[in-house]
Amino acid sequence: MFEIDDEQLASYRRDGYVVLRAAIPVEVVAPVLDAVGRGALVVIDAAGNRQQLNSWTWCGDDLLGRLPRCEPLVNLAAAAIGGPVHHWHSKLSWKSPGSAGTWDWHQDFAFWVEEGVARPAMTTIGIALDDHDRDNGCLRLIEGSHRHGVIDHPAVGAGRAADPDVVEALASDGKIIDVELNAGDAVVFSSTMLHGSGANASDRQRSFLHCSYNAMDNPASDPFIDGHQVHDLVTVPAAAIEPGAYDRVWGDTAFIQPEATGYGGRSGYQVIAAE
Ligand SMILES: O=C(O)CCC(=O)C(=O)O
Repeated sequence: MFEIDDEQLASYRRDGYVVLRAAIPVEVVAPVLDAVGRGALVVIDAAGNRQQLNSWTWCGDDLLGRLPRCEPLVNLAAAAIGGPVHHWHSKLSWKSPGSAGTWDWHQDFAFWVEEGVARPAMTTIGIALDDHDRDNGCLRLIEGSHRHGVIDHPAVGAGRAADPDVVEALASDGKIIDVELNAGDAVVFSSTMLHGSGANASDRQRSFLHCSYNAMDNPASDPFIDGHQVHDLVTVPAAAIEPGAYDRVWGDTAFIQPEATGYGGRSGYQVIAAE
């Protein structure tokens, strides 16, 4: 699971992302779909539409808590970052059939740096829980944009997004990639990668698990939430996420609440509880 070879690692460094096909067996990751819609938050995008997610930092003993701690995933994050890592946060980001919500163009690090993190020694592993394509709002990214450095993220419409002029300039190189994935595929992308995703114009759900990590020697001096502090990651072996190895898919791992200190508020995003 989640193996990466030298060539793939070189693509990650050059392009800012790499896709790993069939990174995890579908039967291992499919049970996570049961946590879609639980503890739901809504992020308001620039156009005022609602994008749904849930997120957690502290990992319990259920499947949601074991996945970000499982050795193959942690080893992959450490290879991408180039040293030991701690769990920053994970999230489920889903788009119901016909939903208008989008993720506006952004760099994750542009938000994370506001918590006093010195270096973009951070990465995200996105795992498709179902099939993602242009019609149902797959991840889009601008290849090579991770080399641009940190871009301003002003208020844009009802949300906050990367400076539209910079996005346009970077996109004009023709390097916008639609990251079409099958269930069980993964994409690893740099924290300075410009990315986003569109609406779901299809009659199919799109569900994405993101696990984000930070280098152990890159502490947040002013974390928005206590789970963003450097802490030891208690890993579990790959066998711990196999069906039958855990009692619950979700339940022990607490979802971040919209009123959690600074989450949403300080980041400038409007994050509200789903009705
Ligand atoms: O799920 C997606 O399409 C993208 C999510 C995203 O960009 C984020 O959570 O920062």
